[in-house]
Amino acid sequence: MKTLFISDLHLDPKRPDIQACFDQFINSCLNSNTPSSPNDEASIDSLYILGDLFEFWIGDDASIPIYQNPIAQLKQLADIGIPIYIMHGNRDFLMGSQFEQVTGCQLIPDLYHLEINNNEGSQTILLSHGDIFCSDDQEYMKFRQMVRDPLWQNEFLSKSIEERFNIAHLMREKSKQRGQQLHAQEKVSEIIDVNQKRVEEIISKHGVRTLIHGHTHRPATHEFQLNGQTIKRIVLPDWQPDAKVFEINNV
Ligand code: LP5
Ligand code: MN
Repeated sequence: MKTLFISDLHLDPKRPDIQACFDQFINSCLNSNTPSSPNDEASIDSLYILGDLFEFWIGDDASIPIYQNPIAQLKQLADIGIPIYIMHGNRDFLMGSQFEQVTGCQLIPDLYHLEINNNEGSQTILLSHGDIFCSDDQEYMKFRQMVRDPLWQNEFLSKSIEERFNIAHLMREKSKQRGQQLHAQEKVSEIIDVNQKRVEEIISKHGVRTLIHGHTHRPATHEFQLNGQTIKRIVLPDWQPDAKVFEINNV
């Protein structure tokens, strides 16, 4: 059996190319878990989606109708018995209980402890979207604090769908402009990547040896020493046609 991890798909009705990759992924999951092969090595034990599945999510009422195709596909997987755990990203942190109902997915908190048992024994892995580690990006950190405040969210959700759509669109544009500016100033890796001290602080607090996250779009496996132990930080890729789904074998 294997556990799958994906993130940063940014599914968007205006991007049929990404949807086509998602179609392929869903079909491969459906084929892996046929009733005739319930427990073999290739079959999927569970799927973890570590945030930013959607381009943006402006509340369950407004967004469920926009993303009908991927929602039906997730439900198909859930219905054949693949547990799907999903975490909020910085684009889709307003996914709520209606989303869980229509997809059959279960929302999990950012900084989630996952127990894995395999030939190497049992270990706890820390899962995160990843934006929480980007503490050098102070402008984003302020923005994050504002939009994760339940009062701010309630006020936002009480606006009309059109108004919410316009605000989200404005935020995306501002964010894209800022990304371009930082690229032009060659400050991307300095500001937008994770802060190693912050990573170490959170890993120490959680007492784990492995961290899996997305968000930075810099797929890699980083190894470093911390408190006399080797720590692994696995960064998932954003969704590309050639993106590899990260897998861990478990028993
Ligand atoms: O998303 P990505 O990877 O391109 O960039 C992120 C950071 N940007 C963001 C903003 C999102 O892209 C915008 C989409 C959110 C839609 C959510 C809809 C619901 C909102 C309702 C909230 C209750 O997350 C970017 C980081 C980058 O990752 C790398 O870490 O750098 O951060 C920024 O660009 C910071 C900007 O300064 C954010 C600009 C926001 C503009 C503020 C407008 C306020 C309007 C309020 C109106 C009420
Ligand atoms: Mn993100």
